[in-house]
Amino acid sequence: MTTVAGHQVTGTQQPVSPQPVSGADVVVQSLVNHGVDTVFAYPGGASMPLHQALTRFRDKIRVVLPRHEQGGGFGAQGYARSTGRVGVCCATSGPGATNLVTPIADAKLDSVPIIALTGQVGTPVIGTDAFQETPIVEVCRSVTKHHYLVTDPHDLARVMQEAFHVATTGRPGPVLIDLPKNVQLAQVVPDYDVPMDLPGYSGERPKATPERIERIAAAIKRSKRPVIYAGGGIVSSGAAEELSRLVEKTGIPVAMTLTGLGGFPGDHPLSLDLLGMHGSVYSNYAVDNADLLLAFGVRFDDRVTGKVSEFVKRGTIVHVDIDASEINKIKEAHVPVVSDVRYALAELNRIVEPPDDLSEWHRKIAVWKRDEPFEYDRSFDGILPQHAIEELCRLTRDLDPIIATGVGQHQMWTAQFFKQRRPRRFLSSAGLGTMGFGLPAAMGAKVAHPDKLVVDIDGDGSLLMNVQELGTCYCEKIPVKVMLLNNQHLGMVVQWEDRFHAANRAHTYLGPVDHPEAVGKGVGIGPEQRYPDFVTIAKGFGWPARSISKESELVDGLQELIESPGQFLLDIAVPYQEHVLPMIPSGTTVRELIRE
Ligand SMILES: Cc1ncc(C[n+]2csc(CCOP(=O)(O)OP(=O)(O)O)c2C)c(N)n1
Ligand SMILES: [Mg+2]
Repeated sequence: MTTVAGHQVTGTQQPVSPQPVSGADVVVQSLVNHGVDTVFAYPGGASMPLHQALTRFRDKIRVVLPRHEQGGGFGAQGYARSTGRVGVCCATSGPGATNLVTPIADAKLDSVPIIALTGQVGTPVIGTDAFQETPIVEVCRSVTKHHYLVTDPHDLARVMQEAFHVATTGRPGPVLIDLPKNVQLAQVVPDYDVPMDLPGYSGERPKATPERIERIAAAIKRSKRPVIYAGGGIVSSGAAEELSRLVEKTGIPVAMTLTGLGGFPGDHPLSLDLLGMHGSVYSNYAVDNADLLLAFGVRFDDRVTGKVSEFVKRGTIVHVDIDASEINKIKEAHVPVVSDVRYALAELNRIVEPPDDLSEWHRKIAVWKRDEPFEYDRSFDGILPQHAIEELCRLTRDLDPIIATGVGQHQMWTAQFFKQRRPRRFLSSAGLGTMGFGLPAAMGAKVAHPDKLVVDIDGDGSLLMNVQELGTCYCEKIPVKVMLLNNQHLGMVVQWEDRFHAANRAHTYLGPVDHPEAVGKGVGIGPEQRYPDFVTIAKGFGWPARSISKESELVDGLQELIESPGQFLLDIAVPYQEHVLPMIPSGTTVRELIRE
């Protein structure tokens, strides 16, 4: 046993460098060692040592100062979702830390690898209701993949190592590290090669056995109406190419979840597009009629299954997922396979043979596709949100843009009308459905991809929830674009009011309460009544911006958005009366599908 800076160090923790450094420096050096080049960090009393240390690594790590910790957390997510690498965010203790809870929970539900570093009050006062103390590990216990409260600075290097390992291996997810101020300030001699100590967690990629692969191949061979149900696991395991190969070999059509979009090219003839509540008629019909459902990297979310007992009632279900706890969680699988999806698909592709004859099945699907594509009123006098999205998709076809969204109708229309061709180009809060995700996620993606066009397709309600990040984008010189589908309402909730509550408006109008629209009695919202004035807001943050409402202005407005060298906000006035269709109401089946 040796003593370093007053701390006892055992065995493998032998110092490798004789120079003691601060705990905060150990944390930041660990980030560098793991290839981190960007951190989204908002300071405060309990995280100042961390920020001081970050200044000593200026040449290696860019620190983006968000204007709200939630923006920083979603910035880290945008970085992670668009690259597959770990996104890092930092906040101070107390309110700073609690502001990170939403992005952490969001990352957990969508399996996004982020590391959240929080300052904490000093260890001697933990548990005393000290100034800005919240037990953030307790708060976040069930919304992290793993979490740490580090009480011994000698644990820092090991904890950092473990955090990166846990966040990125197996099913990715968020890891929280709570760092008391005295632990950040303590002087230690770090050993960055210290072995990890993770009993019960191997991080080994589970691999499907040859027997399971053969069973999947056999099920495919004898199927007549097979469908692939592709989820976020395709994207996070890097299985998109293997999936395409499987489709080329077998001719099996692919329906996708929200997080699965881009896992298979949306413009491929065998793409069935989005599945579930607001998915295509043809994907839902195909799944309902399937005699074989190949569920790859999915979790049978209720937005996909509707009434679970009726979902794929007659078909055989193959479920491949890296997380054993997902298998049989919602829906029993006939062929359960705990495996890294990319590995399973690669093995399957070595032996798979196409079903004998899918021509009848393909014909049936072609008819469904022809008869009921995603549609909207193309004769509408003005701009419909679907039209704006379709036009943006068309104008950016060759630019391979990254698209982020808020949550609501605009998000669903983006999923329907913006054809995703590649993985990691569509960033959307799926599982948690967090309004306010779009702008900061776009910001994080743009930091990671400075040469790419990054557009946040947002709603007026959602944009307001993290509107302060307009300031971050301006000051940090992050030129993202915002295409705002401004319907003056919480459109998705309005849609549910219309459908299920006799159109009784219950706090879903975003203008002044004395406007008749607030109680659903309006005859429309005149241009001078639109609220707030997003163009003025944007300009206040230093963004060029423009408002349009006529169809004749659409292409020109979008071109200005695409071509402007810096940030740009295009405020598009759209009606709120439009509904996202088709729609399968919660907990029902494809037979209850609403078309108009
Ligand atoms: C943080 C948060 N609060 C509330 C909700 C519930 N919610 C879902 S969609 C929606 C309306 C979103 O409005 P907007 O961003 O304007 O999008 P629109 O539906 O109008 O396109 C609301 C309130 C949510 N998803 N997230
Ligand atoms: Mg809206």
